[in-house]
Amino acid sequence: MSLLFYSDTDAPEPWRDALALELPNMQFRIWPDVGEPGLVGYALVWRPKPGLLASLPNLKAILSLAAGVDHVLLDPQLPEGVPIVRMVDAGLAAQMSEYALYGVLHFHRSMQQYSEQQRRGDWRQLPAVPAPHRTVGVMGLGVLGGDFVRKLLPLGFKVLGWSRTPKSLSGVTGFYGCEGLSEFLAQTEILVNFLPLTPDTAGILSASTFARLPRGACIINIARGAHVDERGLLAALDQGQLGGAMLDVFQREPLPPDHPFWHHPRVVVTPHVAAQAIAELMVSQVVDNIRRIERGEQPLGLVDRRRGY
Ligand code: NDP
Ligand code: OXD
Repeated sequence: MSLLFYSDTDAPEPWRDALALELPNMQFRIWPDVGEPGLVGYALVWRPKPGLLASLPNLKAILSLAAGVDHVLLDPQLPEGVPIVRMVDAGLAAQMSEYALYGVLHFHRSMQQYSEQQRRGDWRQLPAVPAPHRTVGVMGLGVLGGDFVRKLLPLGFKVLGWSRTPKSLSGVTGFYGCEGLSEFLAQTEILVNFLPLTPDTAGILSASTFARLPRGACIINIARGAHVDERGLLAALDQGQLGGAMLDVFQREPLPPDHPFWHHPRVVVTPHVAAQAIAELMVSQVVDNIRRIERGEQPLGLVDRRRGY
């Protein structure tokens, strides 16, 4: 049996070396060197080429190299009935929380205004806001959003959370579903997006969402670019409805060189690095899941295709 590795951003070598030690009987194949398609039991993938998975007739599982699986579910020829398995933390939570904490502090401590002032040589002290007077709203309270709120709370911020189903997290005021969204947004001064991309969440960061935030609110998007209406975001920034945006993910990646986000004074751009796949921290989860599947057990991180995450 073989495992086929497909990614245009992750290096295959650390995976090949680590899997050779843990699963010596599994052949490691790097796309396009598929070998005999009928021998491929596992596909370890990031943004697989549409149709690739359907060409592997004996696939036992599709293993996402990421926490999100939208990149797999997008494939119009995705084979039915093959389990899709995602990364559950596996080194991503610590990185996502670091990034989001950095973003919250950036906006909370007016770093954007101070860097604009520095460029103008303008020495001016802005009013200080104590953390308990600042409300951070977190969309998505799963593995990654949950880790972030646990790390944010000790800093003293008021923390709101929004999820699909009710959640009870100590210290977090919870909202859920469409019915809870407006009240959540109305109080959120710094919005952090940790949602999976699904048909229900696509475009959720829209002009109408921005209009429901308090004037001058800031957003941090570390989930998926397709959550954002990019024109609506630019308009909200230019009208002052939004005070700033820190963006790690985009509708088109790499972000095109002429995209207005690159030079917008109130936008921070990073190249989809809020959390990176570190093979060393992920291999044991992949190995454990392959062993579980081989024993006929359910893998950790099995995706519910109907829900889309
Ligand atoms: P989880 O599945 O653990 O959590 C998802 C959360 O989103 C849950 O709380 C879920 O609600 C909530 N949710 C899903 N659909 C809706 C909806 N329609 N309305 C309201 N809430 C909803 O995912 P993870 O925390 O592991 O990952 C989250 C996402 O982060 C990934 O899908 C990926 O897109 C992104 N990501 C980005 C990275 C980057 O580098 N930029 C790196 C890693 C991940 P409920 O609890 O009720 O089910
Ligand atoms: C993920 C990502 O979903 O890296 O893990 O974007």
